[in-house]
Amino acid sequence: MRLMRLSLRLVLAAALVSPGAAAAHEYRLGALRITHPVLRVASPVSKTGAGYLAISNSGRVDDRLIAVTTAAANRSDLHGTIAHGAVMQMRAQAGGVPVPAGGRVAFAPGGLHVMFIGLKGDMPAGRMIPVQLLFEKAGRITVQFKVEAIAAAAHNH
Ligand SMILES: [Cu+2]
Repeated sequence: MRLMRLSLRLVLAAALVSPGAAAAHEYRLGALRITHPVLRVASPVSKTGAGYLAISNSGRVDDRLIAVTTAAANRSDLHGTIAHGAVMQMRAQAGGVPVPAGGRVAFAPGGLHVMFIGLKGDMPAGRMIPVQLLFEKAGRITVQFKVEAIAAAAHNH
């Protein structure tokens, strides 16, 4: 009962800070939970976009996201972001993204992201893009990345 009340309070708190929280979607693959994949584009006709999501691992075995593929783009690469002084630069995430046992990895602006290059067709806000995630241990899952509009300036590439 106490736990239920607590989680309800968390849901309400999340709804207050983020109007999009009610639309959050998530997936399970074994011990992995994949939360709220979004594809942010500067405009509906953008040819590139950045994908964000969170992955948590409630299991006892380390896992690793090793590939992301989609028919909706020519390429989809795992990128990290590193700072060179005041300049942020993205680079390919060699070897994939570790998802340690008991851990949680958040892809977020200014950090890890999926770089979608050569988007095919218009990307209006709300469109759902099927994307396959391949994990070293847990295997493969298809998730839907929800398209969101951003101001072009917010994406520092
Ligand atoms: Cu990038």
